[in-house]
Amino acid sequence: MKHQDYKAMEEKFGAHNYKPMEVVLKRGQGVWVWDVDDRKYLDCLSAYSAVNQGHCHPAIMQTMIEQAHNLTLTSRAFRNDQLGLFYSELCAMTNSHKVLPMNSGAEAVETVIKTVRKWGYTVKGVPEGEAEIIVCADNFHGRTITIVGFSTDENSRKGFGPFTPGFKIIPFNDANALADAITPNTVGFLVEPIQGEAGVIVPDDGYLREAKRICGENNVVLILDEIQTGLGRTGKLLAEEHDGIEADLTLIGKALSGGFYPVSAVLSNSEVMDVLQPGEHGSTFGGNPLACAVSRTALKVLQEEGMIENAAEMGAYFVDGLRSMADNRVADIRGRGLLIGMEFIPEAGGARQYCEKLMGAGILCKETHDNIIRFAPPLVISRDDVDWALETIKKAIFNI
Ligand code: IF1
Repeated sequence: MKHQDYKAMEEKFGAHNYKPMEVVLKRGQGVWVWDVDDRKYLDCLSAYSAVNQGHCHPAIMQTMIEQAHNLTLTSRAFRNDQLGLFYSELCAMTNSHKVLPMNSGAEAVETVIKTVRKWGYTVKGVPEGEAEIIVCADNFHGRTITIVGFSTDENSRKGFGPFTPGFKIIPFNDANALADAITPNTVGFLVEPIQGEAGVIVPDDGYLREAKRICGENNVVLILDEIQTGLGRTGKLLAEEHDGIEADLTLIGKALSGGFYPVSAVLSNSEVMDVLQPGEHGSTFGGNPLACAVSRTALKVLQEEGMIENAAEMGAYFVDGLRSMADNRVADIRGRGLLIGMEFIPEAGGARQYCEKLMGAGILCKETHDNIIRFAPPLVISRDDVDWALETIKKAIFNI
């Protein structure tokens, strides 16, 4: 089959909820992927940061195969021999007390909303049904009804109401707005350390620290959605480390399995997580032995193979390179670690054309918000690969 045949099948039988770049991929290894015509590309999206460890990482693959031979799913009606190890290793690594495992990122967000509301009613003393959660404008936390209900992106919301009440939206990167929005019924503040979908928006230094202080003073739970920023992407295990803080609740997903399997988790201190009692929350696949085994190895290689340090080093190098070639079409280049955004001026006519050019030249990336390109290669990228990427971007976009 050829590219057109794969495309025609997808278009005919699949829901049209995506408009992908025109490439059909069949194989991946490290930072590289190959299409059905055997063309090779540098992956600068990493499945939206789910393959931080690189495509088909051999150690994770080995674990996946071995565990698949042993046991894949028990449900949580029974214990399994991987879950406790997954919990204890993840807690040690992230300095958490408790873990609640789910599958997708959106499920982790839903889980945290339930948990923090229950904490509000049973610990903080908020009157039943009155709990408020504060979120930020331009957030991206997933696709469920509740989550899109507090999105400010019309595309995500329009036509999907009625929505879940109990959310208040404030501007991002504005600690005063947070302080002003808090009421005695506020139970949580949910925020991304760097807004990904909004276009890699990095807040001012100290914003999260200030948010932590304000939440602490008002007995409000600080919830960081690190589903995209966590697990090495920004050059630290968790992006909160850039501000020297620890959130009360942290959400991780995506790279938690290195892209092999949907695995997400809520990390918590004991007080908040302990409000959940048997029967109040769960998931058929959450915490299954295959997911746990795969995640344990995904976390291990992230640390042992120096991927987090590499993200910091290569990210800074990548950004320097982009800055040195940018012309007057570029409005801004920003990022942390290997989460990099290059924003074009409105007159440049949209970033999709540049993504198409880059694809032709052998780099896969995706525009966000019309005029921004996100560069987020796997964290195993080498200096040579970054040099190649920079040369290729220079020729394809800047005609140098
Ligand atoms: C799609 C964006 C990235 C996330 C944060 C929760 C979730 C996500 C911070 C939900 C998911 C994805 C979903 C994907 C596109 C993608 C994305 F462009 F939409 F914003 F990564 F930048 N919190 N982000 O970024 O996790 O339920 O998907 O596992 O196509 O919707 P999920």
